Amino acid sequence: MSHFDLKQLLEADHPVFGEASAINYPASSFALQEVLRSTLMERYGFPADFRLDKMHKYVEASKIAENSEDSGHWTHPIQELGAPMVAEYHRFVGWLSDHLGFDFVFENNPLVRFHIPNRFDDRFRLSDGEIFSHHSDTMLGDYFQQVNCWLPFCDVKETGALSVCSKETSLTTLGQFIDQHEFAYADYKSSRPLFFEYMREHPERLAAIRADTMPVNMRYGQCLLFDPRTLHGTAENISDSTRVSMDFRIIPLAAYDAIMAELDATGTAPNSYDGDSLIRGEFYCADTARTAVRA
Ligand SMILES: O=C(O)CCC(=O)C(=O)O
Ligand SMILES: [Fe+2]
Repeated sequence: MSHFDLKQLLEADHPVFGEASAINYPASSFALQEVLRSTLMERYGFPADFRLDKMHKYVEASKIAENSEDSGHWTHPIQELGAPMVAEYHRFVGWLSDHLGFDFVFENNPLVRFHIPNRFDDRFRLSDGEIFSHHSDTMLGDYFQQVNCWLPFCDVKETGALSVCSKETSLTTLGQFIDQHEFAYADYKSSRPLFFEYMREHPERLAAIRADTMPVNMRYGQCLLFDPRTLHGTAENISDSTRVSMDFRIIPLAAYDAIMAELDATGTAPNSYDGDSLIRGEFYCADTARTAVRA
């Protein structure tokens, strides 16, 4: 099996999961919310009554606009939030590895996103005025063997939540998109902009995705895991709550080693994201989940 043959990749069982599923973790054993809250209070001088889910009420509109990137999110790479936050992340990753029963490679500097109630720019706006930001991270170069992890720092629901499509509709849609463009992996891995165009031009596919997509309401203390082929997107947040979450990517260590071995054997460069190669020590932490917490 090749890790870069689209037909095989579309048909392969994902190493871990079927449909996107939320797992419960013992939130009181971690201080994810508390550390993030106190870090932001210190950094931005927020008052003692500051709440993460009301962040938009504590910051000026101009500051929100200044920091809104990537589908209108205000983001902080976790490393920028300081050592206590990174330590909580590593502890969580260690717990997740025990829970899943295998070691994995994990994203080194994932984004914490503040999804503030706000209008998006028109990059992913359809002619009916709706936003369609659904994608698979594999269209951005992520390896198909990864597991997407989506971790909220407060309760999230409706337009604040992540919108997720069923696996079956996701796979059918990806298959049709790939056929239409006769993609080889080398072109597919940066096809996200083309995917939006494709959906615009195929209203029947768009309707199928919309019919099969739901916001995944979650509470603090849950983490969503999904196959990276699953289409997912951000809605325009029309609620009165800021959604604060972090999404990070993991790859089972055995799958990561197999990908690296194939790249090596074929003399192919690893994929990259934002200038970082998708290898340990760059996009992924040099340590694995089990060595990072025990280091
Ligand atoms: O948090 C979001 O709204 C988008 C996240 C995302 O695309 C991802 O986790 O891959
Ligand atoms: Fe994504």
